[in-house]
Amino acid sequence: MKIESPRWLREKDSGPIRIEHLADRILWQGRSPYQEILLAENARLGKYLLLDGDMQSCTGDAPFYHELLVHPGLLAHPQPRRVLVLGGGEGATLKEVLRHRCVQEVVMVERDPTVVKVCRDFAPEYHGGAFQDSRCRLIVGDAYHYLQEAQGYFDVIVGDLTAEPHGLDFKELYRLISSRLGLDGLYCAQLGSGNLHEEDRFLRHFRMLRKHWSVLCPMVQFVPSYHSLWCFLTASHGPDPARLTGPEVDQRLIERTITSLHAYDGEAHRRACHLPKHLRRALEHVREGTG
Ligand code: SPD
Repeated sequence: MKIESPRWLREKDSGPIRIEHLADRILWQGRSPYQEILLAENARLGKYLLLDGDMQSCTGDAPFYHELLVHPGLLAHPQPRRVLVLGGGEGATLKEVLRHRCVQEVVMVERDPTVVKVCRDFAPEYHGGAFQDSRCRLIVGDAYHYLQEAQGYFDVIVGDLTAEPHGLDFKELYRLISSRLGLDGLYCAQLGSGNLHEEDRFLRHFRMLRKHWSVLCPMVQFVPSYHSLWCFLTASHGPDPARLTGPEVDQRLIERTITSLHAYDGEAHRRACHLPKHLRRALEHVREGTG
């Protein structure tokens, strides 16, 4: 199909608000066995990826999403060596994990090799060469299957998954993830919109997660390309990013020689841990068993 440029790309499921992204150029468009893939570019936003009409990430503001998804959990762990990334085909999550030099092995499990190939070939800004790092092992396959068969334990598991992909049974997924985490292990996830009246998905996942983990640390960050306040979370049986002060976060970043982040630092960490009132109240209800 010939694509006229520039053009507006409309997101499929943006609720009562219409979200459109201006594309100066379409870099790649096609269908994989799993989904409709569209990689576009805009002079101001950078390159961005839509899967089945849902914005995944944009190189212009990727740090707002990927840095908060990864670093609070990895910094809260005393020494993460073995990390598993579920999803994250763009490679940006992988890139953030690999910034921690103490990490010796990262396994990334992504079901759709076409997404990886398209981003690898046409949007290297996402991964910055991360797929070439000798610590990285990319497995094309299904997260459940991998978790069922995996050997040993992970220090951190990062779920860079679309929160409600068709057919993904999150109850079972969380059970499997909890069975593959080591003693101080953390699960890090993105859990969808935190906008007022859009928090249902976040709360539903929060309820499922608290069945497996006693320490949950919810965080929020505005992500410009989502036009939304976005929810993140770490889950564990001990390590808790919420207990880290801003200076402690900055100190740990220095100790791990992570000096070139764009969005995340001690102050951003504290801000992310301060939830808006509507989310605090909703979580209180969940904790009291009334919501
Ligand atoms: N990496 C998966 C994140 C998916 C986020 N979609 C956001 C859509 C905002 N309208």
